[in-house]
Amino acid sequence: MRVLVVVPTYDERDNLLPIAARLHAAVPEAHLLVVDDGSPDGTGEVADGLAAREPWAHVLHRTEKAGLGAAYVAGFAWAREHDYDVVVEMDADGSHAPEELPRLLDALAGADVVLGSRWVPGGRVQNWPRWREALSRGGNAWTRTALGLPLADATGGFRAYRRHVLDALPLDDVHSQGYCFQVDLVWQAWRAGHRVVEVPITFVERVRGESKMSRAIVVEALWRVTWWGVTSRRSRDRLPTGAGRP
Ligand SMILES: Nc1nc2c(ncn2[C@@H]2O[C@H](COP(=O)(O)OP(=O)(O)O)[C@@H](O)[C@H]2O)c(=O)[nH]1
Ligand SMILES: [Mg+2]
Repeated sequence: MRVLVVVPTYDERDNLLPIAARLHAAVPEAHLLVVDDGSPDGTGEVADGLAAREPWAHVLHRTEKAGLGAAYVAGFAWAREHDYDVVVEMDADGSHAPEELPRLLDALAGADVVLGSRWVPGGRVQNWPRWREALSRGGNAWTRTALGLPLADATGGFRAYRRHVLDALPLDDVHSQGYCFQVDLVWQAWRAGHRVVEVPITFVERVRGESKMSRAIVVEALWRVTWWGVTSRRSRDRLPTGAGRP
């Protein structure tokens, strides 16, 4: 099983090498793809240095900050071109512990998509302010209500997909830019009939660098999820496997 861990970066210079080292120690056979959006702090050059030293590390440079969604779509296309079997999403800031990745990969034995979940029993968050936890719990509650998606944590960004799931999704047609990209993808995968499983994780808030979460990202997520809910209300039931988006 060839595994590619896609890590989007924007101004993560001090975080990238530690997380890459932890990943390689935890899952030595996995490859890393850093998708950097021209970070002003030089993260792209740090990634180039890593890729020059390590055969398991790769870099995709993009010219401007275009959001998490676009970075992942580019990373997934690269995974497809290079024929990986499993594609993992993971943040660069240490919030997602690579030491927990083997558990996610193990769960793929009985699933097509495995979500690292903060809000199932056994999952938790360390060092988040109360407003951030309320936003995540509230966002997930709204996602369940609006979309009928039976998941505790559809907004998280630590997850593993079997490649065939991504191959079947119309990635060129994904317009979600910010963090609602996560909801978009898992909702489409679930509707297409793929098996989605949640595995508890401990999410640790970053200690270095700054969060890119913004009001614009929250607003985009709210209107998109609401819009998807309204436009799909009459066809909420899951589609047979392989069917496209509504
Ligand atoms: N390439 C790219 N990466 C991004 C962008 N926005 C956020 N990221 C990365 O996505 C991951 C999660 O972002 P973060 O700011 O930690 O969000 P938070 O954990 O929700 O506060 C980090 O690795 C960021 O560097 C973007 O526009 N482009
Ligand atoms: Mg973070």
